[in-house]
Amino acid sequence: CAVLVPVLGDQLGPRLSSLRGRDKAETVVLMMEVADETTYVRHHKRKLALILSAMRHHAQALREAGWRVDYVGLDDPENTGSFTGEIARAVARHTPERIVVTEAGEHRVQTMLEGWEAELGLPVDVLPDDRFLCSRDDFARWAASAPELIMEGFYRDMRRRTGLLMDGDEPVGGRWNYDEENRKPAPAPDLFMPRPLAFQPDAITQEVLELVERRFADFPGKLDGFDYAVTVEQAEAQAANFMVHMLPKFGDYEDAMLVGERHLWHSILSPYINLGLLDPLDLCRRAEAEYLAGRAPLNSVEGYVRQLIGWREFVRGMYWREGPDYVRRNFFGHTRPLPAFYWTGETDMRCLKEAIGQTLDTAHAHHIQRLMVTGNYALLIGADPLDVHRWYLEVYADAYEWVELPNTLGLSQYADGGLMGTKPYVSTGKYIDRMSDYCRGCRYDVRARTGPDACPFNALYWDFLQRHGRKLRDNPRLGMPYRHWDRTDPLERAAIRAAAKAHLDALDAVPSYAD
Ligand code: FAD
Ligand code: DLZ
Ligand code: SF4
Repeated sequence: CAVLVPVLGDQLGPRLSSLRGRDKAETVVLMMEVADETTYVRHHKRKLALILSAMRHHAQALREAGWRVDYVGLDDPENTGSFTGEIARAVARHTPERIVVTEAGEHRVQTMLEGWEAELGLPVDVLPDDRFLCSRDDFARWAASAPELIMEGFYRDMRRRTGLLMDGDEPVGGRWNYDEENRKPAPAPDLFMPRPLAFQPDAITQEVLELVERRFADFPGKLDGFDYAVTVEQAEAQAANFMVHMLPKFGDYEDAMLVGERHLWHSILSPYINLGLLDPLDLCRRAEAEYLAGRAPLNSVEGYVRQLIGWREFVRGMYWREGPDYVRRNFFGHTRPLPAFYWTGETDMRCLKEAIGQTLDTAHAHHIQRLMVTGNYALLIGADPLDVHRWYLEVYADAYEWVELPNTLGLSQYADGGLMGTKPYVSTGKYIDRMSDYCRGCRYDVRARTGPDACPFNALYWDFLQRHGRKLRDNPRLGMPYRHWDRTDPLERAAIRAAAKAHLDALDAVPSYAD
């Protein structure tokens, strides 16, 4: 063939720069299931099943559209286990004149594909991934001219660029951001809560489920009840369900958490967007149309659009800007291994049990569970940010380094010293109690700071602020808690710090996952 086009596992879907406008008769599309990618962390079994099944369905869709697809399965006895090894074998099979590939999502793979030209001795064109709205070059230009590298400024520029929710040069409704209206506590659960669609595994998915169970039996998570969408059509159906049933209340309850309610009014579309099955700009336009038709309020639609054209594009821009060393940042010098219960859910802290249990069952948790429950606790106990990063990369179906790392290491663990967020996202149990019904069924008392029944988040929070006083006291957003601590009775302060120490000592006494 004339051109070999490798399509990587998160480059699925109909709009890929490497395939656009290409002559099908002179192209071979190469798709590869490789051990390097399936094992670079111990991915949750559901995440593996989703990616491999979506890849196989995508190969089928490409063939039906008239492409020649060379697909290498994980069980192929000749499989070398790496992208580079498989490209070399495909070059020998198809003798292409050149390779055309869309840039990779993460440094690890991008470095590999930039080496192909020298290694294989034939031209390799690496094209920008224009499934993102802001290219890496555009982000670099924005960052060079922005007064401050903050998401809100970037987001406003993206609104102007896309014209989403704009009234000429002004934001629709007169404000850019309706976040203040999006912090309602969880309502009482009822039978009329919307549900995401569930998709029964077809023959292709069944085969993948068996493969994952056989080859990755000791990886975390469960496969029972696997019901993810694995094709563009199914993902589109899930998106349509969201627009009608969840979007209207998405804003109001964006930060809420409820026992047993895993989805609330969230879209649960991130796994599909990140694989390429859904287009983020198209989703934003559909959400905007719901607002214009009077079916969804502005606080919901603005909140949704901000996550996609603001946060999602911003974290990707920052990931590439900060480079491969970003992963090693550790502002607080934290070294504690992540407790073993992150892989079992066996803890008597109800909030953590719920968030981790749901994660192990479904490979999904929503933003506030990730940020204010599992992330908050990991930061308060001083967990090693690299460990925390690996956990998030393993357990979530939507986790790829470009999006997971800035969210975890930056936003959630503050290990970059404030690049992604202006203050560490830590809280006492009071925040969790306000936003959820977790504390009502917990063996700990969320109001107590000391004593055997005191909620561990309370003492850990105050202890964290004291341990890192030198680094955090001058942060204007933390003035209030430091003033509160300074006014607290010294005996009470000593008791709080002793309670935190007892909790941390107890953690150190049990073997961690790393042991
Ligand atoms: P919704 O609440 O419906 O939000 C709409 C969409 O906005 C999402 O589908 C997602 O595509 C996008 N989005 C929202 N917040 C973010 C964000 N902070 N960064 C990037 N995109 C965002 N998201 C991932 O896609 N992959 C990850 O690996 C990931 N890791 C995270 C780790 C931590 C510690 C935290 C705090 C957040 C992480 N997020 C990650 C962001 C966010 O939690 C998920 O995108 C969201 O929970 C996905 O569920 P949803 O589709 O129902 O989202
Ligand atoms: C995440 C993942 C997994 C688990 N397996 C594969 C695979 O077998 N083949 C493949 O092409 N891609 C896989 N992926 C996604 C890749 O890791 C992804 O394409 C890169 O992260 C892009 O940078
Ligand atoms: Fe979590 Fe504390 Fe509430 Fe228990 S009391 S659920 S540990 S915040």
